[in-house]
Amino acid sequence: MRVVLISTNSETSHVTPLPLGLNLVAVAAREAGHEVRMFTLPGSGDNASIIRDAVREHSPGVIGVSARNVDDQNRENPGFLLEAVRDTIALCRAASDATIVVGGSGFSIFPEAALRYLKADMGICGEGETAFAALLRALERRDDLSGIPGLCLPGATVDRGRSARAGLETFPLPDPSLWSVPADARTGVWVPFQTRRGCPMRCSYCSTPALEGTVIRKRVIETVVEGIARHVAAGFRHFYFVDNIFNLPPKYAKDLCASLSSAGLRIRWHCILYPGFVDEDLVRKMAEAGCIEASLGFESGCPAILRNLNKKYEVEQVRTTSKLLEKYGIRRLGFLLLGGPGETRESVRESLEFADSLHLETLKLTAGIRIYPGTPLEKTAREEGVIAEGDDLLFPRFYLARGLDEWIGPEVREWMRNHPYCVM
Ligand code: B12
Ligand code: SF4
Repeated sequence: MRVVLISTNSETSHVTPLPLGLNLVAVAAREAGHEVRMFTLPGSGDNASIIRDAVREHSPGVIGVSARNVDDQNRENPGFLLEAVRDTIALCRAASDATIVVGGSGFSIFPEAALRYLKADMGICGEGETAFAALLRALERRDDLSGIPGLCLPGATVDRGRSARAGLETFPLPDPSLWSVPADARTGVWVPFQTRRGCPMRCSYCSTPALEGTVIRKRVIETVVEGIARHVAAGFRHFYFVDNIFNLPPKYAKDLCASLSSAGLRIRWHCILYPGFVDEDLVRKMAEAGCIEASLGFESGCPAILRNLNKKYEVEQVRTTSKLLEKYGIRRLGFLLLGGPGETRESVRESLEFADSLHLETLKLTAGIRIYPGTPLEKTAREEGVIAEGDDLLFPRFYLARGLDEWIGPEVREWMRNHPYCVM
């Protein structure tokens, strides 16, 4: 089967991430014997002619489109990012008779509602490697599609229990040659790399357990090092470990760092840390292995709010982790998520003062929490009447504790004026 895979993400908040998920789906489809062409649509430009050219050159039987972001999680001025995906799908439809399949995190959180909105022929909810290859085989043979894990068809309810969540041991590695990054720009790009999937922490607002499950699945460390080494050979030097929690399980994290160090790859990398489960041995090993920056999503500096968000660390652990990172020269990008259940003016101020006392290199502030289906936050929001009956939450809805609405935006902006290391 001839397949064209298209990444539509042109969102530039933080970075414009390379489409790792699509790369993995492309490699899995290729290994299953299909002819695959993958490309990323530029944010601006004549997408219609890019798609027409790709269709003319490749005559695909299937076009796969990835949807990474639903929205930008900005309560005051929400950007709805699925619109660009819907436009891309319409352009594909106009240019080709191929079956159009959508996938990616921005699809999988709300598969039925997203499929209705996007008007693709079908979607894969959850991980794409196994499911997309199985779908291509079934389409090629005109088999019954009902056994495809996570398949979402118009008008039907997806059986999420059947989304593929296999062990990662046998999954393909991303192929560096699929990144459309010119050779002379490669050292400046942060390549996303994933070593683990799943998160057991169950924070009250988070959609990740629905996407990846609550059991951590790990790649074999030697395979990770091989994958990084292939990228280094292709000219890449900077990596962004996109694992939800780099430091879990702690032994895996330490062993991974030790293996990266002894491979002598001379890379630089960023990772995401959960503020608990960090000790000096880990931070030293991270620094030795090339970690230069870590995201520290501590979200609040108020113990009661941390409990409400179901965080399993204390504020003093955040301080200890932050000091360790500073000691080993690892830049800290802190995150505060303000406005959740129980938040008051006092707790907001407590959090801001706490965050300031850490002397972070950068602090990202978010006021108002995006509500995702199936989360404890959704339940609270429904009980409090924040969400209208029948709202499927595809269009962004935010939780903001009562009484903060008028106050929190101006307060946070004022605070930022005097604290230039903060971003929103
Ligand atoms: C790491 C990460 C980041 C990093 C990215 C770093 C980098 N260089 O890549 C940073 C911190 C920069 C970031 C920023 C943002 N992020 Co982010 N991020 C993540 C995270 C934790 C992992 C993403 C990842 O790489 N996963 C690994 C790959 C392999 O998985 P995948 O892309 O999902 O692909 C698999 C499947 O989806 C599927 N698939 C993918 N494409 C396709 C296509 C087809 C055709 C098929 C069949 C299948 C398929 O198969 C793949 C392999 O199994 C996810 C949460 C999560 N656990 O998914 C959030 C997540 C993707 N981010 C999200 C958001 C919202 C954002 C921001 C908008 C936040 C903000 N307000 O700034 C920005 C936008 C950035 C941008 N410009 O696009 C949301 C997106 C959904 C949504 N709510 O809209 C997520 C899901 C978090 C969440 N729970 O809400 N993010
Ligand atoms: S630790 Fe991160 S990924 Fe895991 S549930 Fe909490 S917010 Fe989600």
